[in-house]
Amino acid sequence: MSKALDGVRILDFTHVQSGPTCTQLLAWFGADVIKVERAGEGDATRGQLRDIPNVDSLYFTMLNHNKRSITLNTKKPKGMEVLNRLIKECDVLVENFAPGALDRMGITWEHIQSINPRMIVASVKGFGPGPYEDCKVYENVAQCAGGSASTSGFDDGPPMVTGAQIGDSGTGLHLALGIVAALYQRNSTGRGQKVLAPMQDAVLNLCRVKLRDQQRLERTHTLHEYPQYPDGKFGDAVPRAGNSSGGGQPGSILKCKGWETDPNAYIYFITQGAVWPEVCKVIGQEDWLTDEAFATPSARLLHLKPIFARIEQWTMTKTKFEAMEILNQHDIPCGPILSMKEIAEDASLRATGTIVEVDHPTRGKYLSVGNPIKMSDSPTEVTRAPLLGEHTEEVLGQLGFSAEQVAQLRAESVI
Ligand code: CAO
Repeated sequence: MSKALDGVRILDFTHVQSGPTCTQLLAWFGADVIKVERAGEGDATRGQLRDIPNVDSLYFTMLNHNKRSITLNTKKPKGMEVLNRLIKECDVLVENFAPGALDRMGITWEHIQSINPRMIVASVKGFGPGPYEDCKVYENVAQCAGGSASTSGFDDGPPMVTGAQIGDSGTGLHLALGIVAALYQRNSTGRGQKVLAPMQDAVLNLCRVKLRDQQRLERTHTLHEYPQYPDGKFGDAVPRAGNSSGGGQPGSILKCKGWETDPNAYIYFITQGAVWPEVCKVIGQEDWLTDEAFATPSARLLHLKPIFARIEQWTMTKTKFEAMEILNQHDIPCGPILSMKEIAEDASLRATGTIVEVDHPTRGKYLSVGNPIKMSDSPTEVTRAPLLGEHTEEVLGQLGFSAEQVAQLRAESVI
């Protein structure tokens, strides 16, 4: 079957996590992604957090599926010649170097335009224009600068970063969407354009509801669904909300049977207004149905702590999966706290290809996260990440270099 991005060629200058997330998605949609790496070392993540000596790390292999790898030293004149050929042949150049690195290599927007005016140049940077535009940035810096850390964690604790890589993978997703939109616009304009996804901005986009709450707080000086209400104090900035539900449906993480020894024996429980009578029935607290203090959602906001304490008395008598089964029968929104171990073994995630087993020539079999976006006419087959420079000869051959020329480039350490 054909793929959505068949025929699109990506010159992939990305490294670490944010950029590779983007180009991996494009590869899964069918683009031909040619990853350019420095000879000898390659993407730094090949060697980071290794679990097997001298074998490409899971960090690298899980972010670079379905790509081809070539080695090229772009700082040598002959390397630039090869790169110029690639610029001519490709549709999109994607990069996430430190600010200014591409210009220092001589690969300016003007240079690219002079060779290929249809080329889209897509970049991840830590910050957009402003005081921090020249800064190097990693995941947690973006989480902090984008508003996530100040609004995560508990009220009596420090700011907290989250395990979800919203700064890196989150920005990669944003960039991929920008690239696909630019490809679409090119159909009518015939021109490429620059696409920029700053990590701070992408994190802020994912924290949109917290900027909503900032404005509500400034107007009303309180946020009724936050755990600080009604007893605690609000300052002038959105506080950390612990595990409270962000929306108008109060929720909390509650202990389940086994919590004393299992750090993940918990369930997320939402007391959606529509199913409040069911909640009361399930936990055996039907008197709440006629009690004014609990009858309406706004009345309940004054008593969330005792409400969740009472519901937790019930959840502690069930495992998280038993609780799920009962609550689902009553349409009560809830979710188990799943460990990575449980997720790795999840049969339905494997059946849909979101968890995939991949074979690798030096590592053997490993688990990865497949394409979470499912398309009926563009199915994803996850193939292993390339070895360093595995496709150098193949790609240079396609660009028209003869075997002798390739051998010469290798002898001169250009590739
Ligand atoms: N041939 C020759 N030189 C090459 C090359 C190649 N094929 N590929 C890379 N290089 C060079 C670059 O030109 C650059 O050289 P200069 O410093 O002389 O300009 C150098 O390698 C390293 O680039 P870098 O500064 O981007 O790498 P770093 O390890 O110092 O910084 C990072 C890493 C991530 C902090 C930085 O790239 C960055 O801020 N990127 C933007 C934000 C981002 O994506 N962050 C997320 C990273 S994922 O957690």
